[in-house]
Amino acid sequence: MPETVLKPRTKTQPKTERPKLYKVILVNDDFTPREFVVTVLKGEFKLSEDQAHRVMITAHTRGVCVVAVFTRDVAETKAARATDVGKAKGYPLLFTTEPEE
Ligand code: TYC
Repeated sequence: MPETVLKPRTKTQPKTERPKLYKVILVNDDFTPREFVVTVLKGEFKLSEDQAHRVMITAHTRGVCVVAVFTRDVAETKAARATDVGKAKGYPLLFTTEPEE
């Protein structure tokens, strides 16, 4: 039986690029009630009461706080939805997005 000679593989597999991630950032304001911010964080970002309270207090004292990190589409959709929940109640609550370094 003739021998099968296999050529060594020279092609490398193309690397799968990981999608860039975006931070959702909670911005402090002087009007939105603390408990309402906590409720929005729990409802829109599935944070626990404790996590939501920490994020709210961090934004309250430092001005901003990173809520979570997602792909661009998800981050923008969640930030817009959460901002709209505040707007519907007449609050200036704001969530923005920013690319991760
Ligand atoms: N600063 C608001 C208050 O004292 C509470 C608050 C916290 C509002 C965080 C927005 O992102 C925010 N009622």
